Amino acid sequence: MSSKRTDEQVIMTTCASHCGGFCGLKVYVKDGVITRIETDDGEEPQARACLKGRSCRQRAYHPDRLLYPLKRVGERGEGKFQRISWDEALDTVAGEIKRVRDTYGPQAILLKTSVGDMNFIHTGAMVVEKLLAMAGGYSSPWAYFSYEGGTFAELTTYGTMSSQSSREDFLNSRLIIMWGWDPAVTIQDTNTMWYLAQAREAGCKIISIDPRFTDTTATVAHQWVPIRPGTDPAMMVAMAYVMLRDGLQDQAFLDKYTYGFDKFRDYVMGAEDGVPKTPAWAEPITGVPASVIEGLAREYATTKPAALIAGIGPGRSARGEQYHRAAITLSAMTGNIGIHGGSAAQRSWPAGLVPFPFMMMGIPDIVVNPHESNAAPPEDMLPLRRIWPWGAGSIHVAQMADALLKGKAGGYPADYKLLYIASTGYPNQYLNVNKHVQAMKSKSLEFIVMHEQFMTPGAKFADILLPCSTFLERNDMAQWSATWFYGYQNKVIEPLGESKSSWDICKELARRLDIPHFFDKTEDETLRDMVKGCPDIKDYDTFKKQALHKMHPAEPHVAFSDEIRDPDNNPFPTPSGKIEIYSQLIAEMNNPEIPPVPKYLGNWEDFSDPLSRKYPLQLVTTHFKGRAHSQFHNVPWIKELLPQTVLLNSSDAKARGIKDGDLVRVFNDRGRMVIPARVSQRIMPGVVDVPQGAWYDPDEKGVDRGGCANILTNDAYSPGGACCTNTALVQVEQAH
Ligand SMILES: Nc1nc2c(c(=O)[nH]1)N[C@H]1C(S)=C(S)[C@@H](COP(=O)(O)OP(=O)(O)OC[C@H]3O[C@@H](n4cnc5c(=O)[nH]c(N)nc54)[C@H](O)[C@@H]3O)O[C@H]1N2
Ligand SMILES: Nc1nc2c(c(=O)[nH]1)N[C@H]1C(S)=C(S)[C@@H](COP(=O)(O)OP(=O)(O)OC[C@H]3O[C@@H](n4cnc5c(=O)[nH]c(N)nc54)[C@H](O)[C@@H]3O)O[C@H]1N2
Ligand SMILES: [Mo]
Repeated sequence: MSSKRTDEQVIMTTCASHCGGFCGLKVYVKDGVITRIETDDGEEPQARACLKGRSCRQRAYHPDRLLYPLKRVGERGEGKFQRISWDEALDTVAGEIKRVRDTYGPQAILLKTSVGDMNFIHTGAMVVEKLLAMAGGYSSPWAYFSYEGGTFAELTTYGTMSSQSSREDFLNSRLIIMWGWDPAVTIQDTNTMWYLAQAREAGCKIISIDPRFTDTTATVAHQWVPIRPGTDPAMMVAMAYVMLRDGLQDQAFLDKYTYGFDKFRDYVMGAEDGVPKTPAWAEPITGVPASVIEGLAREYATTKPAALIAGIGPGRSARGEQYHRAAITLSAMTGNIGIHGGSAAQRSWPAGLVPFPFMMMGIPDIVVNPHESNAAPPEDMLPLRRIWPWGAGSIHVAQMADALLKGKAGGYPADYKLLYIASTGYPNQYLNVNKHVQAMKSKSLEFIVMHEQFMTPGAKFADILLPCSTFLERNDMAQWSATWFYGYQNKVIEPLGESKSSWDICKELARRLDIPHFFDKTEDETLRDMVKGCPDIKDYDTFKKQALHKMHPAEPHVAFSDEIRDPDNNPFPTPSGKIEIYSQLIAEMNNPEIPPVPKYLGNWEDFSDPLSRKYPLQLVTTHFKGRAHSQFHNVPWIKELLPQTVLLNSSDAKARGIKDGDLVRVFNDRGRMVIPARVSQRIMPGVVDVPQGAWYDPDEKGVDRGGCANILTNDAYSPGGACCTNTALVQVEQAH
């Protein structure tokens, strides 16, 4: 590490990248300008930043940063804007909110937010939700983009989604099965790889089940099992078959802690439908040799403790909930729930371990939206809604474009007239981008406002663009992870140009919408109050200065350890108080597409679909090392290092006369793109990967030149609500 020059100031802060880590950043500032960024070199465990964190300077000072409010002067999408004052911008936005609300009703305002930054008070969603709720209400799509299948599975099987083991507990595992999980890339938790590497060094065996030979596989795994996307439930039930056939299941665990296992057994052994779910049955579905399934089932059942980590990528599929429910079932069959070194096989995406008085504290008195609220299942998922803390939504996030285009005529609750976009890569990150583009061009959508930092592909469609500051330009805090840190995000520089945080923008809008007391406390008061409510942090100012508050608990946290140690006093919050392999909530839904026990139900848009004759390759759209979704796409260092490509297997390339580096067309009925091919053995035959997040960049014929994965994805969702980012068929050919 280089040392500080005398005229430099060094400010410790933590990264806010939307990857889930909040790694240490050591920021050097001279005359109010960031000169370089290094990372945590303090006490162990060091929270070392990746290339994204270290390149935040280039992102903040990017020449395309939006520095002033802009008003559209060309057609939507054309990218012609005129600089206006904040007063004009805010008056226009507040005026449009009032006009649409009073003319059509508040439900005509469609709000979509995401996090933008991983922090508390400046993360995109909360402040704008609060503003619009207080202004009379709004509509907003439901469903987590990332793990709705996992959410569904956890809520129905465990009755909760609040528990997660800490990553340190890997050191107690003898076997780790990484099922569709690539934490070397999708950091998710600062230091996950460090714990995995230590586990391996300590003798733990690590197996990766993934259509791609991932960076994580290359770094820590002993075995790679390639599997066809979307067929994981078939492999899982075949593993269950082997365990039951050979009597390897932990029957005592099943008897004591689970409900309805016998019904699952009937399905697996064939008593229910006459089809025993043998490895030989699963082989032609999954592409995994029966002998490999046999071996893995036996190894998992006989090596204890073993952690099955159910990545959320396989869950973003046509049958995402079946995959997650089957994973939990396997972890119950092996008795690995609630013990050190095991795993409850919930979604891999972290849940905050330590009790920060969470976001709700950051936004005091969060108001209930009088219309539809965010991220809540709709009426026909009533059993789930009973245990869901928020209200009801009626548009699934995958239906957003459809809802915008059709409104009431399409069976949606309203005709949507005002689209409010904040801290979300809209529409780049949304399934079937071309449909969203069509929706945004539609005249029936009367007004589009966006909070943005850059002239993104979506920003070009806004009527008013409000420039946002970056996390380096304001104070905040973070704790999202399954590792023991708190992070403070220090304001390192003044906001660039006239940019503001969403917090400040909403404060200004609240005044114009006649909302009194929108924020009674300042940013600083709010953060101080949050820390006061947090027993682990003694002194706000020390925390702020050090930016990383590391704790060293005597033992790693284990998910559901209380429920397993003392079940009588700690029942699972399910109807039976047990882990429901047979879910009574699902049974109540009475939907043949969601059976009460996990099953392999077949897929659409996979190798078995007749459409595969036209589009023979299954597409996955993985999260990318050099980006957090669409963020960091425009950072020069990263672009140079990690170009956007389509990854395809050498045999598929050869059959098409494609060589590494060739420009190819990737297409289906929803869209077309031209990007370079990366030909490799690191992906199984029949599968291609277009990493998500690259910016949509259509040429004059509407062919995307940017490599935006969502040109190709299907705006469909699974019966349990999962977004199907990994269920799509495409063809690839030479682009001469
Ligand atoms: N660098 C970086 N890190 C990130 C993010 C980012 O954009 N960039 N995003 C963050 C966010 S918000 C999220 S939700 C998480 C997402 O994290 P994940 O969903 O875990 O990430 P993915 O790369 O989409 O998928 C993980 C793995 O699943 C595999 N996979 C895909 N489909 C299937 C399948 O059907 N079966 C099997 N067995 N494997 C499959 C992929 O090949 C990939 O290796 O990452 C977080 N971390
Ligand atoms: N095909 C495909 N699509 C996917 C996925 C996939 O695996 N495949 N993954 C899905 C998942 S899991 C997720 S979570 C979503 C993520 O989707 P989003 O969360 O919508 O994606 P981001 O690219 O992070 O977009 C954030 C945008 O907010 C802007 N912004 C405005 N204000 C602020 C601010 O104050 N701070 C910051 N940092 N940004 C601000 C940023 O410039 C950026 O354009 O994508 C989903 N889309
Ligand atoms: Mo996500």
